[in-house]
Amino acid sequence: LVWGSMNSFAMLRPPWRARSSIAMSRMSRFHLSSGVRIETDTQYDIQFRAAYAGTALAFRDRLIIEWNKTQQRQTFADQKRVYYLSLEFLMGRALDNAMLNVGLKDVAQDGLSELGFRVEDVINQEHDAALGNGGLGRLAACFLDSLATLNYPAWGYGLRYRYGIFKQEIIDGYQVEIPDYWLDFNPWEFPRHDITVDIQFYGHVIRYQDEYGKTVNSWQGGETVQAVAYDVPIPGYGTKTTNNLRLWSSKATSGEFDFQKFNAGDYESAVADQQRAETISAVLYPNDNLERGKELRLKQQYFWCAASLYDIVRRFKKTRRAWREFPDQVAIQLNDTHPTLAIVELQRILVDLEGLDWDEAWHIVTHTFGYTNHTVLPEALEKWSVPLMQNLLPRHLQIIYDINLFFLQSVEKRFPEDRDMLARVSVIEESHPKMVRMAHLAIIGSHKVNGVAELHSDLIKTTIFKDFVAIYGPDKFTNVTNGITPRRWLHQANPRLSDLIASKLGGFEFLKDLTLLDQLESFVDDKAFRSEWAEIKYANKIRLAKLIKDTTGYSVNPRALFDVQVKRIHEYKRQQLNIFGVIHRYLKIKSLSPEECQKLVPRVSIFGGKAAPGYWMAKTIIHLINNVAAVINKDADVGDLLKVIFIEDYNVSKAEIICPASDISEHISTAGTEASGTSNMKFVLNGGLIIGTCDGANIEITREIGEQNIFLFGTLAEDVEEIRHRHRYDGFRLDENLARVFEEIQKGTFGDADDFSALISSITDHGDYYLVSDDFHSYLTTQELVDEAFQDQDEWIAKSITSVARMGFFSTDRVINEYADSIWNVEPLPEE
Ligand code: CJB
Repeated sequence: LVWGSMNSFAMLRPPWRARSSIAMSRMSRFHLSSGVRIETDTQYDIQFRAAYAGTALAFRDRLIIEWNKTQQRQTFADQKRVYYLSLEFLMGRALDNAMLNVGLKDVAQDGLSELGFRVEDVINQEHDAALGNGGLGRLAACFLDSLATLNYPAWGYGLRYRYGIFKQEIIDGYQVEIPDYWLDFNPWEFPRHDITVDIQFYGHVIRYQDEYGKTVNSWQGGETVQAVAYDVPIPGYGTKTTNNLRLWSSKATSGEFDFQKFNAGDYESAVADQQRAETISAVLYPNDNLERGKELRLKQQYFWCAASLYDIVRRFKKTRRAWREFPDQVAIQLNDTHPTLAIVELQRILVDLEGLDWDEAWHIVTHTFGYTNHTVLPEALEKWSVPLMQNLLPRHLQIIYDINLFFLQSVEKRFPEDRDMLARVSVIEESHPKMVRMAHLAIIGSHKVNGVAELHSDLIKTTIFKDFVAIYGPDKFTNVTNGITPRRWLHQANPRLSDLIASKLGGFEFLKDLTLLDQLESFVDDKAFRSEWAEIKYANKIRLAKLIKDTTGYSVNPRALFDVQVKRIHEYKRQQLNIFGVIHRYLKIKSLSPEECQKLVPRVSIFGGKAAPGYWMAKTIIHLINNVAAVINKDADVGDLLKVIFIEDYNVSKAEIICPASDISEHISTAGTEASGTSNMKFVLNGGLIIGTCDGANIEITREIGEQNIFLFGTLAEDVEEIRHRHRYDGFRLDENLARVFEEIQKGTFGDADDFSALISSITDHGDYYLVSDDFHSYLTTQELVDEAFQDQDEWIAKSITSVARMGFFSTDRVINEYADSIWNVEPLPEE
């Protein structure tokens, strides 16, 4: 099959541009950034893209067959399905994953090589599917991989954004955002023009009594927008199960555009309407851990929830079961509060459209949904203004008020003496304007609420959701610690390490049962094994050094200690702590004699990550990192002892190169702020050690791999509030090393000091909310321990191997099985 397509595609012109190849070879693309850049498509580029297209289409054909069979099997078996509702799916590239799962990569490799292509180059042609911001979206993608691998009948539902997360360019040290139009040629999606749903917005509600005296609420008027399904096959590894990810795209409803206005000669306004409808699914909001309350975002949320619910209900109705059996057939997981309107929509469908009693409907609803919380940060907890909701979704607001009324009545009955509790737990915040608290609605409408790491799940129970634990009891609240898929984050990202492990473990079974890695421990003392292990890390560092050279122009020494912090830029993740530490190191190097410098461990500090376009402080941190890099990297006194790199446009594909290449990576959030973190797991699974705070999943990683294999530092979560209080009321003392760093910035060593004054004063004058100064000393001393440990390479490699051997717990396969058992109550459906 592959060969058939290969031979034919070799002759093909790229299918996504119908131009002659001569015209293509001369074609220029104009690209505006700081100036005008002209790129020329060469014949060479075109051939690579054709090779990609042919290979992808060949593998796609395979997937389609299994995908159809899986859907038929699941329909026939008619058992409970899981629906994972997520506004973000950060999938990355699909071809390599399809090759691995279909299992014919070697055939493709041979075929491509005969045609003169390297398979890696062909894989690199693919544009990342970047429909997510960071951890939350990538978790959803890892979940889909595990759901299919474990044969669960499961669907993902999301939005088909035309623009994914923006592309980041660094110009003069500043982040510049470029739109990410990724749909030029996407062989992995299938438009389903036969599957459409009309979604209503605005309008009003009419209430009347029907002929039997029953009150009927009818939502009328307003406007409708059409949701069109685009399906993406999700192949499992080592199984034929191929699940479906359904992404909705918005479009004007056909009747309106084509006929009414068009025929009335109002062409321009008809086109404007069309564009307005298409705007709903046009762009992913680029905020991570931050909600901005924009109307278009609420429209996206309802559009996607309503289309998905319609689809799920339609599928259920085909079984002709009674409504009360709905929760036996359907489990819906809410990935954060973004899909909370699905709770309201299902209640509306059951009561308004299907005529069920309120209580019966509510019983069904609350037995169907589970809600995953991913953050305790107040700025990330979603709230929608009541007037906005009233205008956009008038019937839903009524239902929310009724849900809240019945809930508050029951609370009042149980806690008659605690009047304040009603205000605290109400879905409606009595502010100006009033706000709908989506997390409260999600808790009330779900049967289980989970956090994503032990500390985080404890924190939500004792802080933001404390009252709800009193109301519902502790059993409604649970923990499911996050994970990562070892298929992408070990086997695909680090094929040589995966092969080495397989050679010792007698095959690739560990990719399906990651706990098998524990057998590696018996090879820790094997000299040959250790040196192969070290050699692979070194090769991965060379691969990253090449990426750095190609993208930044800087040469870095692969023998130096690679220290990596890649993740969204956020004050709570504390990239500022890291760069202040780098400046401290720089000052120290400058103060030492050449002989003393000889004893230092050369280090490359590597950063990467995007700032939300409106998050000015995060952008300031990026600017500082780049300015520090510019100064240090050209300082001849420093040479290879310290290099600072900012890798622009950090994304999934770059993570696949970066994670296998770290010696140490940084997970240094203020304790209690990072719900879990998942890149910590990716780095350790690839044999990197980590420096981190006692936060999120770092704590469980420590428990698994052992304290001696991780570099922990800093304030504990339980002490954070008290320290903040002290800053506020007893005064604040700046750490002396940090004071020295600030002096250097203020002297203008790293560019205009004014550019960084707000960053510094957030610490010196505004309470140092993230405890940068408090943790600076222990951060520096722990980094000294890292240097020391790195000098004993033998011991370092032993730690690396031991850590990998103990990472079995962090596979999303374990995570998904936990969700299936404790929340969804679903069974796998393997092929017979
Ligand atoms: N998370 O990526 C996001 N976006 C949000 O808006 C809220 C949370 C992250 O979710 C990950 C998956 O659970 C966590 O590992 C991470 O700590 C959290 O910040």
